[in-house]
Amino acid sequence: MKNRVLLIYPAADAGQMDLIPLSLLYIAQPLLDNKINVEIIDQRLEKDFPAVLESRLGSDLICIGISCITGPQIDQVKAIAEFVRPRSRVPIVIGGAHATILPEQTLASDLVDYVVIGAGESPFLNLVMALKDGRPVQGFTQTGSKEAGRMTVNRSPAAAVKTRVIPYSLVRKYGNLSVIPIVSSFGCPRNCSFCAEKVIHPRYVEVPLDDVLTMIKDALQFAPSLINFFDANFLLHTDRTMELFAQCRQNGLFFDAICSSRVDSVLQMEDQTLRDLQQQGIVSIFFGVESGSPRILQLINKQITKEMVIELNRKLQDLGIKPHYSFMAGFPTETKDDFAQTLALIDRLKSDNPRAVIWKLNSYTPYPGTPLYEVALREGFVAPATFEDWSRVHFYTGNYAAPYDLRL
Ligand code: B12
Repeated sequence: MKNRVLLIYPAADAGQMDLIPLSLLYIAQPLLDNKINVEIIDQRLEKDFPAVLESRLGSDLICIGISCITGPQIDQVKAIAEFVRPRSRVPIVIGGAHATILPEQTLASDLVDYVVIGAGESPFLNLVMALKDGRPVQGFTQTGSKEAGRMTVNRSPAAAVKTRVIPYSLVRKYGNLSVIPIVSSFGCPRNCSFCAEKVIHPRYVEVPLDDVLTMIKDALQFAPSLINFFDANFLLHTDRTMELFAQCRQNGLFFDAICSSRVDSVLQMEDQTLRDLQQQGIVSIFFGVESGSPRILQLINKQITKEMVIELNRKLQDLGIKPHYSFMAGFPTETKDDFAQTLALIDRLKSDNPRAVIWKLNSYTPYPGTPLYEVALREGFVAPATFEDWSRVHFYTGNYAAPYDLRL
């Protein structure tokens, strides 16, 4: 009897990361709740991945689900599918950011049988149950299928099934869970024109605080050194964040944490609030600054100025909170002078606050569905015509082939 699902997190040139594949744990729990056996293979952590994969192909498999974001992970998806196809007729399902952004094109690949769009908990459960029972899938919400040779993609939302329990046992075999990610909100209400967040999580949704508390409680069983809040802007509503921490205190939950936020959100916070956050264990905050050029900041609708970044940096220096800043280069129409202003801002931030961490400079990546993608197309970006070809469109700066002429 078919009663098992294999979930794979493909490797990419980002290297070994100690972050567990939270996306797969989220989609696994509703399956476990429905008595489906689930296994996760994290390709980044397997020394002999083909042997492990081969050993897990069996007649009890309902499907293989693979998570994939735009870029080099697609090469791995291709390799995995090409490995599986001659050995098994098991359907291959792709979910995650890339399938959400380009479901039709992803589904058109011979390597892909189904795509799941957006949050996968509910649509993947529906898909798996139908495949298990041998029922047709065509027209299922948030799902793309090509049964009987006909391709159907239905983007309308499936009835929500939310994950409240994270099945850590599926990834425990990989050793200590030293950094545990928690999501307290999905999406972002802002409209930065380059960012794919709006396409992937169209609505900003806060997870009920009770659920976040339960997740934190569960995570702390493993004594992680850090909780990493994966929210796009964990400090968007300070009252909510402070309430969460107050409840953690009341429940005796103490931990160090890192999070992402925005320059404007944190700049407007009272010093005392930031001190309180620090006392709660927030050791560093990650900010996407993206550029030091006022023209580019306007183009990407970042709604911050470089003066704000300089002020924030000093404020965090005074308070002893470590900021992490991320920048990009290669925006459409970006000139040498724009880029020089980014480098000058980086120098300024480091000289004002030597503890500030500057992340590697990422190359701008045009994502379909974002406003800046249209500008990139006008400026000469040639969009890949197939799922497989999107593997070359990525952020990485090492051996990076710019997707279009950067005009530097
Ligand atoms: C954590 C994170 C990482 C971690 C990955 C850790 C890990 N082990 O997964 C690290 C730091 C390594 C990372 C690296 C990068 N990341 Co990143 N990352 C994120 C972040 C902040 C959270 C992802 C997450 O876990 N969310 C929580 C889970 C529960 O949600 P989810 O991932 O969306 O998963 C849901 C659905 O997508 C779907 N789903 C996902 N997979 C699957 C699989 C199946 C089979 C199904 C059915 C459904 C499904 O169901 C899930 C549950 O609802 C997102 C932004 C965000 N807020 O989502 C960016 C994001 C995914 N990253 C992004 C990018 C660009 C990168 C980098 C290229 C950045 C860089 N400069 O290096 C690299 C590339 C890494 C790679 N693998 O190739 C983009 C992807 C855009 C795109 N078009 O693909 C995002 C969306 C950020 C953004 N707004 O632009 N990232």
